Parts: sequence; structure tokens; C-alpha cells
Amino acid sequence: MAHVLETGLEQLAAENPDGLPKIRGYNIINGQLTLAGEGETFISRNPALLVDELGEFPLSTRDDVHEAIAAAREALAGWSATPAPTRGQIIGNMGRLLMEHKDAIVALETREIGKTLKESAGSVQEAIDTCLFFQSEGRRLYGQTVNSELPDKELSTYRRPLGVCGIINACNFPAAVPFWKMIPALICGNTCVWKSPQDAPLLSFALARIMHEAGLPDGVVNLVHGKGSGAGQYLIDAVDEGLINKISFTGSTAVGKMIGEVCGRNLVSCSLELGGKNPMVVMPSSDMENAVEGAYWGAFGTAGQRCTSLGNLIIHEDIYDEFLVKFMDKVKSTRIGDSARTENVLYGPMLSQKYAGDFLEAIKICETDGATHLYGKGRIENGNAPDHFVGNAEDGVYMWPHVFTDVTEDMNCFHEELFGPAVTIVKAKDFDHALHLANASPYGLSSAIYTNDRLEAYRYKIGIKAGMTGINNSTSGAEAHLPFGGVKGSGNGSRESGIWVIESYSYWHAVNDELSGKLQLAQMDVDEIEMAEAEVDYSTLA
Ligand code: UN1
Repeated sequence: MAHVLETGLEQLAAENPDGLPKIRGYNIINGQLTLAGEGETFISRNPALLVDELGEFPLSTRDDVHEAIAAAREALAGWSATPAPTRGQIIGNMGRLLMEHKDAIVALETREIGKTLKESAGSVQEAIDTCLFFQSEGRRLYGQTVNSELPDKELSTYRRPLGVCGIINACNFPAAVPFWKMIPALICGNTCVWKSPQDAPLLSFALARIMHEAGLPDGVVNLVHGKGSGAGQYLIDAVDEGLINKISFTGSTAVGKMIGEVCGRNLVSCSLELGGKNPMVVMPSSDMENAVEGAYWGAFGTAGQRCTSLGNLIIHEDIYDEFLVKFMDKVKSTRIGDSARTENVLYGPMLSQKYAGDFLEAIKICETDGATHLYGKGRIENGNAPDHFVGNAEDGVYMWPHVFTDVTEDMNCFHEELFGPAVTIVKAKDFDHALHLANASPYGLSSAIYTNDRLEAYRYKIGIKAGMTGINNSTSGAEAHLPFGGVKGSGNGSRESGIWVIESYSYWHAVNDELSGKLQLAQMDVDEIEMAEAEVDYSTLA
């Protein structure tokens, strides 16, 4: 398509604090930049500098979403007939373009959702890794040849695309997660309608443009912006209208269950990556410094806004006091600020004002439950800032790190995901109790244990109900070629990433080719094998 960029990526990453003309963001439908049918827009803001508006984006209507779906349906025949190695080549080009523009995209991600530059670079790298991994999958995408039970007949299997995929992701990994979904969808020959996260429309727009620059034909990926309850819901409604063949969603468990119901009643496949209350167990045999480091990063890295962030920190009672002292020393030393201006901050602002509000509501649960509020004073403000906060607090939406202790299994805060810089700490009597606690929340996404006892590590590995487990490692930080996903309330068993994700975006087509020129009936016309009479009485041999 080769649209001329209206604005260079480097310009998109630059702040706009002085009311400079805003970027006009568009939907991309059938390769064309379009505005919302009714002309309504919303604004994307830098959460570290709220006066910095990134741009104005279309609040897509039901008709806009239907137009995007129609474009994806139209493009399906051509894209699915494109040889898979060619599809792979285009995906490889996306990876190479991302590498070329990495610094600008990273800066843009930090500007739009406030993650540190280092973490934004991780998220963009995960998207690159995904492209490079799946480029070569275009040269595999293997089926099988299978022996027939009948002569002059051949059996084989093929992977076929599902059709039009509706893609809905959260804003916390705005480069990695949509690529986890769309790249395997595309390599399998599907087309997509991508509803961008409301808090990361500009980054999504930049990524969708890069996909087109890489050589993606018009209509294969169609981007629509808007609200979850708007454009997102219209996309889900289209499942009921028979227009969508797959939904892939990352977000809350409540919304995931609703999507699962809609897809279920229409027999449409869905991939659901949902919440987590990821446990980490720390045992007496562990290397304590290492465990403190892992717990600290798991709880407060990304301001606790990963689905893999540490939820319940479960500490063996024999090391509880010592661990807590060391842990709190680190928590109190946390540097917080805008990574675009300040080096070496652990975390920046919340992803957006909405996430900030939700987090402040969520931590009230801990208070209501009667957990001990050991540390943290809500939103950081001038005059209410931790020692190592850097910058002007009121520029953005920053939170204190929060620590709640004396948390027990009967409390709601033990079970609820807080999605922000807060950790709930639980004391365990012994290994069995720790494992029980680790399994006691309704979720099962990630999990971790710190121990140097190999048997304990083994028992944890086989006893924990979770999609992912770190042994002497944190709860977050899954690599882009391992299956990512959870069990229980964390998902529906689907996985993203790695080779296994292909199962989620294709179906198996079994073909039998009858070469004999006649009708041979399976199971019925198969040669019967006569077995010979036994010549030896085996019972006498003993
Ligand atoms: C997410 O929070 O939705 O494992 C994805 C991790 C990252 C991906 C997190 N690689 O923490």
C-alpha cells in the first residue's frame, strides 16, 4: 500500500506540552485512513505529563466496525491463497521495520502509557521476536501425510485459516500482545479486525502503519479505535451476527467470560488471556537476596501492571521477619518518575488516569479486609511523595508502592487482582501450606518459587495449578517462544506465543484421496488378517 506517512515516527514520540497541533489518528480500513462515521473522537494523553496530548482518535461506530469486518472478509480469499512463505516474508519485513524504528516506537510507547524506556524496549522487542519467529514458520506450517488402511488411497492433513479474527488487547503491552495475536493469525492466512486499546491508540496506529509498509495487502489488518464498550462490543456483537470466526482477547476475567459465552453459543473459537493473582513462595533454603530481588521486581516492575505481576507473596514463617526487613528496604528505596526525563526509575505513572482510579479503588479492599497496611499512601502528590520520587508529582498519575501484610486466605484481597503497585503478603507454616496458599486464589496464570531444595521445587512444579511457573525466578518475564496463558480464572486454556499458538488460529483439514477408481469402505473393506494357530503351549515353558 505504501501510504506516505503524514508524520514521521520520531515526531510521534516527541512530547506536545505546548498545545502544538495534535496528531490526527485514523482508523485503517481496507488500507485507507478513515475517521469515525459520526466524527466523534477521543484523546490519548501521556500519563506522566497529562497536559501532553498525543492525538485525537476516532470513536468508532457500529457501522465503522462493520466496514472493517467487511474489508477483512473481502481480503480473506486473496490472503489465504497467498503462499505461506510469502506471508512469512511480509511478517519478517514487519520485524525488520520495527528494528529500524525501534527507538522511536519505544519512546512513543513510554510517552503513551508511561512504562519505563527499558520496559517499552522489552515490549517492542517481544513484537520483533514474534515476527522473526513466525517468518520462518511460513516455510513450515506443516501438515502430515498419513498411511491409509486401504490400498491405493492417500491421507493427508492441512492447516486452514479460521477466517476473520477479532483482536482486542489491553494497553499494558501494546506492541507485544497484539503481535502475539495477529502474527500467528496472519501466518495461518487469517485476516484481522484489530480494536486498539483505548489508552494506546497512537502506538497501535503506528504499528498498523508499519504492518502495511511491510507489504501487507489492504484489508488484511483493519484497525479501529474506540471504547471497549463501544467498538470492542460491536466486534463481539458481530460474532452473534455470524461475521467473525475467531476472537482473541487479553483483559479482565469478567469481560473474558462474557466473550466466551458469546463465542460458545456461536461455536466460534476464542483465545482468552485474563487476570492473575500470581503467587510467589519463598522457602528457607532460598538465596534470600535473589528472592527479595525477584519479589520486588515482580510486584513493582511496570508499576505492577502486568498480568504476570506478583500478587500474593507467600513467605515461610522461619524467614518471614528477615525477608520482610530486606524487602521493605528495597521498597523504600524505589525510584519513581517519568523515565523519558529521569534515568534509573523502577516505574513511572499508571498506564492512564482510568488505571489510576481503578487501582485506588482496588486497594480499598485490603483496608476493608483488615490487612495490615504496612507501606504506601495512595496517589503521589506534592507533599505526599515517597523519598525517591523524582519530578513534579502532579504532572502525571503516579502511585506509591503499597505493601499489605497479615493477609489470609479468607480475605477478598487474597483473591482479587489489584493491578498496580501493591503486594499482599501471606505467612506460610510449611511447604504444604505454602503450596496450598499458592493454589487457593481463583486464578492460575503465573507462579514462582524460590528454593534451593530440588524436591521442593519439583513438588511445587507438579502441584501448582498455573500456566507458567518460575523456579528461582520472578512471576513475570515470559519469553516470546514459550506458550503463554493460564488455567482456572486466567483463561480458557488457549495459549499465545511459541509454535503452539498456531493451533489457536487454524483448523485441521483431513483429506483422503482415493486413487483406486472404486468405492472402498473404511473399516469394512479392510483386509482381514488371519492369525496362525499357536504351535507352542506357552504355559508349559515356565
Ligand atoms: C501481559 O501482561 O499481558 O511475561 C503480558 C511477561 C511479559 C508479557 C506480559 N513477557 O511479563
